[in-house]
Amino acid sequence: MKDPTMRPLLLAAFAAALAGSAKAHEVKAGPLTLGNLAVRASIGAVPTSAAYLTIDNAGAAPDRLLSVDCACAQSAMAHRTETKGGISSMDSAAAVVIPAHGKVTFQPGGLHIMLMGLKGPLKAGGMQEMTLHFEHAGAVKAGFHVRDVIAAADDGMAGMPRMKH
Ligand SMILES: [Cu+2]
Repeated sequence: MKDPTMRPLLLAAFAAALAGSAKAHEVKAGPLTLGNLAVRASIGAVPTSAAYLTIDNAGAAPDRLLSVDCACAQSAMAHRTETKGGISSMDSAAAVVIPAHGKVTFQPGGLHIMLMGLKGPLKAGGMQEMTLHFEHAGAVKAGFHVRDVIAAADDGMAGMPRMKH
C-alpha cells in the first residue's frame, strides 16, 4: 500500500463487501454451501448468458456437479474458458468435482454455467432460479441474482483479464 489515498477507498470497498455479504444469500445442501450466485443480464437479443457461483464443501467426501437446469434456457451446462497464447476458447467441462473440505469457484474467465437458447431476457435486478444436480447432495434449487456486471471472485484471479464468460 504505497499510496495512502487508496486506503479510505479500500476501507469503503471492504465495508461494502461486508454489507453485501450480510445481504447476500447462500443455499445450503448437506455439506455444500452455494454462494455468490449471479447470472449475467442478457444483452439485446443475444440468446446466451452465463451464471456464476461458489460451491463450498464442508464434508469429508467429494461431490460432483453433474448437470444444471434452468427454465430460462434450452440448455445449461458447465463450461470452462481457457486462454492460451492470448486466445480464449471455451468448452464444456466434465462433471465438476467439489473436493472434500474444498471449494470450486465459477467466475468470469474460468468455470461458468453456460446458458444457451435463452427463452426470454434476463433483466438486471431480478432473480433466476436454477436447479443444480449433484451426485451426492442431489437436486439443489438456487436463485441467481441477475446482474449487468459480474466481477471475478477475488481469489487469485483478480489480475486475470476479464472475459465475457
Ligand atoms: Cu461458455
